[in-house]
Amino acid sequence: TGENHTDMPTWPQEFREHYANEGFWRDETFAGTIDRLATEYDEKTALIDGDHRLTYAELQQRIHALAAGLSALGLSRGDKAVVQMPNRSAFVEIVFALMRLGVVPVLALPAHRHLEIGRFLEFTEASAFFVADRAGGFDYRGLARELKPNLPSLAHVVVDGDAEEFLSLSSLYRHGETVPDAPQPDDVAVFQISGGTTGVPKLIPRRHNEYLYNIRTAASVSGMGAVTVYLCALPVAHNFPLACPGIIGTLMNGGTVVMAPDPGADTAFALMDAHKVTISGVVPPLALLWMEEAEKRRYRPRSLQVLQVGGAKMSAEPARHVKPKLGCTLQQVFGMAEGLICFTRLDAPEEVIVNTQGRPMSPGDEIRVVDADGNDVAPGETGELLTRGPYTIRGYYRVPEHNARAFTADGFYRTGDIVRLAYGGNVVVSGRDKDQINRGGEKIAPEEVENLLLAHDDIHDAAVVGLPDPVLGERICAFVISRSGQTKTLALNRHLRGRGLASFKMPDDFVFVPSFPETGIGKISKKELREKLKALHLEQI
Ligand code: J2J
Repeated sequence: TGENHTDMPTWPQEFREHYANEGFWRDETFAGTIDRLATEYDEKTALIDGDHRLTYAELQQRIHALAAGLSALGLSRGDKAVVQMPNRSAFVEIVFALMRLGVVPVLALPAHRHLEIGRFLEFTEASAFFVADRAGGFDYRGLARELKPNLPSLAHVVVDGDAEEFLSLSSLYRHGETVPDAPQPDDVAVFQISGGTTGVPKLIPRRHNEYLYNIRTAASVSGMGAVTVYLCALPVAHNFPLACPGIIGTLMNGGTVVMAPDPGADTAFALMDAHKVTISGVVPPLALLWMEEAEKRRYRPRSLQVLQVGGAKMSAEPARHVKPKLGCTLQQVFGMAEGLICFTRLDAPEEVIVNTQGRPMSPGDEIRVVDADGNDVAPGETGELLTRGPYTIRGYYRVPEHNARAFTADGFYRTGDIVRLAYGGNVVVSGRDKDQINRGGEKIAPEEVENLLLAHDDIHDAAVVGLPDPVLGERICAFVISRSGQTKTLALNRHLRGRGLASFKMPDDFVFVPSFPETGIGKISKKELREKLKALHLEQI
């Protein structure tokens, strides 16, 4: 499809053969998978979204009908489409219909705004943009309206709901028509979006073969089967609720997916009871909220067997309380959209479940813990985690210079996570050596926010840091030097919003300072500066 190795580095031939010989890669695609599932599970309920229910057969028919409509629009293999949808069944239909045609969905989050969405559309030269009319109090048609005139390759805006001047999703289904499945097992199936450590988020190419292997393995380690009922409480586009094992893992086992329109305790508990939910995946702040609310209401989610918690570190103290408060098994998940996923096993001893972030899910995963020089540390010592394996990418999309830094010469991904191996090979995450803030599982690159602040006329300098937060883990703090001394928080919030920054990247606090700390020896790195400001600030409070 016109991609070359510099655009998208991939596995060398000997690794491909190895992964195929081991039975990891099975020469399959998402297109074939949905057909197989429809045959196998037919009248079983696949998806529940409010009052709307779809069986496996209906889901497949709708995916075929939508793929036919999208094909009639002219979308075809190798094209890209940005999908920005809330947790609705339409998300599943759109993504699978695109994958059937070999059109690659870029999985944007509902919280992204025109800055991020504009970049995704432009960078991938996407020919289509899929949105909901309104969700979470935001009108996505307005976003499309603002962006479309400047994007010559964007031919179609498709809206789920009231489409106004755009194409309505419901008008595109051509029932009774089927389209042949177009993708090859090695084609890119979806683009995930990286947390990012630089000014611009990177696109993560996930291919049919390896992503299906990822999902199948994650589902198996999570004990999924035909009786599984998965509550999708996190934004569905994230790798964790989508594929680790998430909604696709559930579907691949004939289970039922329940879409939660929001992750609050009222909604989640009601859906758990109504549909006898057996498993869900959440970030630590949400786990804390559910535990607190369950205790307050003297409520127990009676059907819930497993609560997966990942995206950010869950400390041992709250981890210990999951079972007593929610009555289910905690499964810690340490994963990344680039690939590697670690899970605590469901039958692991309590001390492993509570104190560790689990171990790699696949026997094909290779992990190394290295010091600053790239040498392996002694067993049990702390260092940076490097990884390589049958579902860990070998490079991001079209960023060769960045790839040269983010991967070792022999193909290991530098996670930037500081870990040690303990309790028989389980990973304990103790920190991070990357320019990133982890705000309750959402990742923010300080540099991206700083660049936007610096674009404000009155801002002389800016440094964005993560400060410890009891619920979020970290919150975003921006230290700024105002030239006039007049600029206030309100104006900066308005400035950032005006630039189209995603809501979760907006600083929680602004601290106005007259200058940044002196360094002694000339210029110091942004990173050192951030550490200094953070230390000074923490001393003061
Ligand atoms: C500490 N840090 C963690 C954990 C992720 C499953 C679960 C999570 C993600 C995800 C994912 C952590 N403890 N338990 O894709 O499939 C931090 C690390 C990691 C980064 C990856 C999945 N779980 N992290 O969070 O691509 O720093 O994926 O490198 O968003 O989140 O972020 P992301």
